[in-house]
Amino acid sequence: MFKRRNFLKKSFLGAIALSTAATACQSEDTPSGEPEPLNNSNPNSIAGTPVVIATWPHEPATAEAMRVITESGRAVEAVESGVKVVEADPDDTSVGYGGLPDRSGVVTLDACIMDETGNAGSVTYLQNILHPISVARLVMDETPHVMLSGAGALAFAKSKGFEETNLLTEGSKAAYEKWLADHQDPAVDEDQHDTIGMLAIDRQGNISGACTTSGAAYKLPGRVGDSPIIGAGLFVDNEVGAATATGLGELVMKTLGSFLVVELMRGGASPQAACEEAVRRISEKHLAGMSSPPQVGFIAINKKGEHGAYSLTKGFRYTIYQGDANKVLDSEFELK
Ligand code: SD4
Repeated sequence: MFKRRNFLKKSFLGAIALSTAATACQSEDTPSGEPEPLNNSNPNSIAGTPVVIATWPHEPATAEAMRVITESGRAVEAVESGVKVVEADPDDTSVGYGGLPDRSGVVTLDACIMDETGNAGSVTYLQNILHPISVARLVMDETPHVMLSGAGALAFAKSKGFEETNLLTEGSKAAYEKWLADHQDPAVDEDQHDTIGMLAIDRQGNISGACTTSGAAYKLPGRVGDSPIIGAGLFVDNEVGAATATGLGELVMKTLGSFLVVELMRGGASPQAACEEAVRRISEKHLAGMSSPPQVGFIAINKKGEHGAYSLTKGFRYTIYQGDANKVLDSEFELK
């Protein structure tokens, strides 16, 4: 069994209501009853903008986003351009081209984007489109809606000039066929994770984010995860900060994880403390009955460019481009 840590008593509504959350949080068994502030920091976190941060080792994607920002692009343009690098990468098995299919062998895509004005666009269960993030951007910019799904999303994409393309590579097809042969009783593969969620602050200090994935490998046909759900896989509030998630989306959806992280930061928590609290919420409430804990990871930035990262289990890594350095870091994790 995995170890459970003390769960902070403060309710989510409390986090919204109290602007003094940093001092209002109490550990359940702090012997003295002294407040335990939600302000622990990430040792690698420094203030400073512009900044780009992404889930998993994705240095070419953060480099592309920083290139856009350096050329005076908006953060929303930077994150779109950055995550497109991974959508086109055949070697990334959780995103776009080369993404592992559902259990009927079909690659289905989820993506969303959110800009500094609070506008958002999303596509779910989209098939045969190389850059779902760009379709999500057009849903945001050119429709009165937030989310388009399946056949409707595909028709919208085609009406905007996107061409259909086969996203299954030789490699992802072979992996699927091997998985089929090996599994009498198919289950979602919870160990395959390299979905990209990206957050950026541009030279104007504006924040945007994007998240794009082919979802859980070998999922049931029709399954949609957290990544395209505003508030679950991604949330941006330009006055506060932003957060994005990776890992088993069902757990992120049940806790509206990215929204939770941003609301905790609004209440005074550091990005690191907010990510830790969101992970603990999952750890305490949603792991019952699981023989081994799956992975869930969050990254977050605040308005100053400070960042946080935290995951349920060992192995979560993230990429941050700040100043002259574009580097991959190991995240701290909950279940030791
Ligand atoms: C999902 N959160 O669809 C995504 C999967 C993921 O790296 O992050 N994979 O549940």
